[in-house]
Amino acid sequence: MFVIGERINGMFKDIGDGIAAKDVKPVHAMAEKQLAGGADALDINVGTRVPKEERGEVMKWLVEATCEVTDKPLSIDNPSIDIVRAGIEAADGKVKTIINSTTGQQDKLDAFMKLAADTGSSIIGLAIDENGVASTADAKLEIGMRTIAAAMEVGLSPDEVYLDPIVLPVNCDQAAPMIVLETVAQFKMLSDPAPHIVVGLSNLSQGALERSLINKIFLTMAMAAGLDASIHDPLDEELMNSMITAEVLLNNTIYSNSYIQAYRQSK
Ligand code: THG
Repeated sequence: MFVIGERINGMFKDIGDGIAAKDVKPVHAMAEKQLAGGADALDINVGTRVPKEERGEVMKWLVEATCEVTDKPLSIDNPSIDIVRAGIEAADGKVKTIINSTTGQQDKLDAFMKLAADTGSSIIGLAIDENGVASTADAKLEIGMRTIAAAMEVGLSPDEVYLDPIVLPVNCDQAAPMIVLETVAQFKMLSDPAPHIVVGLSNLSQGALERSLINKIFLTMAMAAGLDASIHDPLDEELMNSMITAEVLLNNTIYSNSYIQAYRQSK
């Protein structure tokens, strides 16, 4: 599993305060803690506290601060192509970048795929289009198909594409998680090589009480369906241990009595 740490996000108090005070210490600390927890990449999200016109500058500052402490890939998380471009430019070729994200409207797909090809970035494509979040497996698949076609159009391999079926809070629509599981399995068959499949896992339990439990159960179910990447909190040790255990049970990593330790040491 490719774990993208979600915690460098202006929505969290420590990072929001760091942004406001232009203090890199909480950003450095959160990058290091997530990597120690087993993150393979870090999501960079300016949050919503900053006014729109300042978000490009803040994205640049967050990316530069993070690059001071890691050479792992960064997922540049914003719906605006200008803000994403500012983040990629700030990375300055020092780290791999993942565009997070494009939606499925044809004009957006074309512009974001060109940016990915021009900058050597990978890209996450959401199952969202002009009609909003696609709510059926068929509608999600149709957007996924067009996303892969747009990637291939600019010479990007499906292997550089992460399809995100969109996970929503289970307390809003209890039927949605099962539809996501169906979609994950079907996304895998869209191309050869297959695209990667990613979710923003924590969305699932927003507003719920048993957050960590809900997240970890769904993560293992989605892994069984073919999920191979997840944006989540790598500081949640039980969640990470569940993920590592699922890797063994799905025969993706070798069992030994100390498999958790072995996995963590390999990171
Ligand atoms: N897909 C993709 N990218 C994404 C998402 C997605 N990026 C953003 C988001 N969804 C994933 N990141 C988070 C980060 C935090 C939370 C959820 C998703 C979260 N935060 C607490 C809350 O809202 O309750 C905030 C707690 C606090 O303020 O301390 O749950 O789906 N491609």
